[in-house]
Amino acid sequence: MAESEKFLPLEFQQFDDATKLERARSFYHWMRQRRSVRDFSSKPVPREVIEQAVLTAGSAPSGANMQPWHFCVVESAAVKKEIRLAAEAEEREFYQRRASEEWLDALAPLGTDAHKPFLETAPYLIVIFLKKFSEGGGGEQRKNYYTSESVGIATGMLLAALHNAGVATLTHTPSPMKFLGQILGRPSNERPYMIVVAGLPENGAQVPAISKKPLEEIAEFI
Ligand code: IYR
Repeated sequence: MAESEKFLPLEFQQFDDATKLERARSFYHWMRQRRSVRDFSSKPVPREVIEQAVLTAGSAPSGANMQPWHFCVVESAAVKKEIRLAAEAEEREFYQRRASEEWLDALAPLGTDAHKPFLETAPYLIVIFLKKFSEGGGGEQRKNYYTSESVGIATGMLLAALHNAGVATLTHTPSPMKFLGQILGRPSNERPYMIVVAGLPENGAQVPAISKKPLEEIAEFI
């Protein structure tokens, strides 16, 4: 059998139905406590916690297992500052000119503006890049498949892994994000996908009073 066709026995943990339900409920209750945090403290978080969460993200399924992602974990105060300055310049454009009234209305409950101090205060900015192509062994370009789906799944797993470890997160997408590739020196086959800001909430941090839709509104069983 060719190397590419090698199969192994599946390791799969089985639970009885009561345990399945208990685990499903408790995971939901835990995950629904995750909130996007914008008031970050500068308190440190051990780097190994971030490494483990990135490993979890990297275990995500991906098109043809191409793993079309790269995680740039920014700890350097100087680089965080550079990112903040560039992001705030784009955000000022967004809030003052680019965003439609409709978009600004939709954002109003979140209380966001062009001011992004968390990009400097949080201990980590995890900048996720999407690779439309990967480098083959001989330096040639190899196409990746379903890249936005794959990187979206990995990002969701990263958020869940960080929340599970007691690390607060914010998904942040200054638009356009081209400056991230320049600041971080990433190659042209990678496009910035999202910044996941990670750290601990500031004492007394507040979050918007928003709710999630009930099951009947988001799902149907046919
Ligand atoms: N990127 C801007 C605007 C923004 C857009 C959406 I859609 C959000 O859910 C939140 C913010 C900012 O970060 O302020």
